[in-house]
Amino acid sequence: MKKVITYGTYDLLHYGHTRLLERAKALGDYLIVGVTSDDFDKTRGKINVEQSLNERVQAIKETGIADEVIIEEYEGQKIDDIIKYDIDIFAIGSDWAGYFDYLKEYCEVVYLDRTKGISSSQLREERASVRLGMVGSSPILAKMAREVSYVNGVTLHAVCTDDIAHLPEEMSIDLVTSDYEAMLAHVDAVYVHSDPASHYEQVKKALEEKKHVLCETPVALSKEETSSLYALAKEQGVILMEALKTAYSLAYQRLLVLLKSGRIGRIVSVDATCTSLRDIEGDASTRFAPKWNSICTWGPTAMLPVFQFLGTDYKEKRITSQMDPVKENYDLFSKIDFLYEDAVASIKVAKGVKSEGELVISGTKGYLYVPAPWWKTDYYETRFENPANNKRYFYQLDGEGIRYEIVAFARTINSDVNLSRIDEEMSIAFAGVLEDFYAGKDCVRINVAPDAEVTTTVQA
Ligand code: C2G
Repeated sequence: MKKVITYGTYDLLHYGHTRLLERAKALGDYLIVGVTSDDFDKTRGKINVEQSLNERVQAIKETGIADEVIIEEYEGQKIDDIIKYDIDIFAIGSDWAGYFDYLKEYCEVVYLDRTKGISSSQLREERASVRLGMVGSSPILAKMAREVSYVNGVTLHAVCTDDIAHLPEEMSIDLVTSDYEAMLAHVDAVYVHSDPASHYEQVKKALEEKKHVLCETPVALSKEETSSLYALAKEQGVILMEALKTAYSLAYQRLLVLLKSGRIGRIVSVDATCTSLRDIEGDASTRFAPKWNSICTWGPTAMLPVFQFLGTDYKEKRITSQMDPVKENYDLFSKIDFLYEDAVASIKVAKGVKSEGELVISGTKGYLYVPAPWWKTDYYETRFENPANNKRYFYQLDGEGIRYEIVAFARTINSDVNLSRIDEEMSIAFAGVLEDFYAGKDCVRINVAPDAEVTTTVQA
């Protein structure tokens, strides 16, 4: 019996795929089809796959062409499979010509002509393309434009910004304007990343115009405003999603479910630090983001693991901030301590102080350690009393996780599945902490005298 094997994602199965399978089958008597797992696809850069692994496997089985279906999960598995299943022929489309010649050491390799005029990504684009607009500063818009280019089904149509002169020339967009309403009229959905104090009004306006909204955290600076925006989105039948790239990164998603499964026991303490001095050094973002103080820039990110592992119903909190002596409401550094019934949490956020940006989650059986910069991690460790039980985890992270949140946003718009990783309760909890910060509630100020010289004396 001559055994043939082939592999693929097989997303949104189409006649290009089935023609390939038929011709592969015709090369022998028995065809094994390897369908790629979600993680494997993400690792090899395929972030737009719409169907789950189960749906894709089912579709292959229903063709009746495959004699056996297996899952492809890791780089190099093809060699293992060819040996394990005693394969005679490896077949794949000609778009891979040459790429799998290394398999000739193990079996015959056949490249079959790729069917022209059809592809899964083309089908995704056709299914429902989201015309996206963005409002914010040029460094942010340039970064987002690059990330949007990786996402099937979303096209950038308009941007609204006050510093048009600084937009990169290569950003070919239909409309570049400083008029927010003109931008809204041009699109189906908008990404909002302007000043924290402007988010509420801009999101409200977009929702009133029945536009879907992806708003960079924080969505608003009070609980009431935040919950009213979610209510408005529901009323208008559109999506409001809070953008927080860490929540959408693969490594962070995997550490979340790992700890929720009890891997380090009951969680007693969460310690998260996020700092970035770049604004103080006067680079571009200072000019464009004067109102992004430490607690707005980093607070929600640092609070994400706190609220996800310990919940939002803390008993007490204390916000200790060092305020800029000149800029109003601008904290150079804030430390927030949360007290729960059976746990504690402490976060440090700063744009005027540098510290180790790590995440440590302490449990009754062990602890999780994520090195700096934990918020865009592709690696973390679980550590135990017996170091032999320590385990390291590595994941692919492209674009700091931003493109994954755009994929989640587009898929939530085009389907009835809500793929948002920040739910309304979390959104409101973030806003509640910020609201108290601005109101001075639960706050302690450790201020810098206006003329204080920041000096460090090294003890002799
Ligand atoms: N294919 C084709 N004609 C098309 C589209 C796809 O012949 N119009 C073939 C591809 O060449 C591949 C198979 O159908 O042999 C599955 O295609 P994809 O689902 O895009 O899978 P791919 O990303 O090519 O994965 O380890 C995975 C494999 O390396 C291939």
